[in-house]
Amino acid sequence: MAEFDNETQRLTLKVVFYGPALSGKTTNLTRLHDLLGTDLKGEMMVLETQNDRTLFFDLLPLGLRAPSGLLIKLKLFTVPGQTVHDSTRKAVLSRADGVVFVADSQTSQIANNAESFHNLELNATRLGLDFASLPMVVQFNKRDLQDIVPKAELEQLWSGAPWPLTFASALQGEGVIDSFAALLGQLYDHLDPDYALLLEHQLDRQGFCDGLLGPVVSDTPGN
Ligand SMILES: Nc1nc2c(ncn2[C@@H]2O[C@H](COP(=O)(O)OP(=O)(O)OP(=O)(O)O)[C@@H](O)[C@H]2O)c(=O)[nH]1
Ligand SMILES: [Mg+2]
Repeated sequence: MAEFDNETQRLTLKVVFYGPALSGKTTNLTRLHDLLGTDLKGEMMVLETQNDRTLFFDLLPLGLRAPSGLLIKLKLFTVPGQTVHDSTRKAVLSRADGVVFVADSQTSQIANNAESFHNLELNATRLGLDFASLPMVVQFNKRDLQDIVPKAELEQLWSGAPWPLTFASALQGEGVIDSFAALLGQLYDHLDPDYALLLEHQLDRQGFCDGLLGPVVSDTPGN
């Protein structure tokens, strides 16, 4: 849940990259760190790992100054995907304003994706987050691999769901910005009624997204 400090005119938001073990959450964050041209971009913090597996979380802080002077701080977190770290996952998800669910496109990972999505819904409910209205994007990552579920099949499977589907190869830096941009648009729509971003802070949807993305370095390989 967004934190607003009236005295310092600061709005702090939290976005969580959730998903099964090894789906590419940390890689998404690393690529965002490399590709985003945001003015207010902090260093990426990798808190603790064991053989490159997240044990606690990764963090990438971003920021944007609205025309009114309001400072919007966005903290991007990843959860540890391994099943055993559920209490940490729940703690990281706490008070999230938005989620990027990073699924693994490989056919071998269908059950793990489903289990992790169910775990997200369960933890969100336990934490009192309104899962139905939570801004969210579902990203199918690892599109560069061979044995993956076809795009048309995934689109059909998810056609009844309210969340946008995106396709990515985080390893190659493809689709990572698109997924994040889709989340930012939803986040703005969710926050504007409560924080009068347009009326009081002269910040429209485009300005919010452009400000947090910055001049993107490149989202396509080879450029
Ligand atoms: N081929 C391919 N490999 C990827 C892609 N994204 C990530 N990987 C690889 O998948 C492995 C796991 O990536 P991470 O980003 O560490 O995965 P994670 O979701 O953070 O994993 P946990 O921290 O254990 O939950 C690494 O070897 C990555 O290089 C992708 O788009 N394509
Ligand atoms: Mg990780």
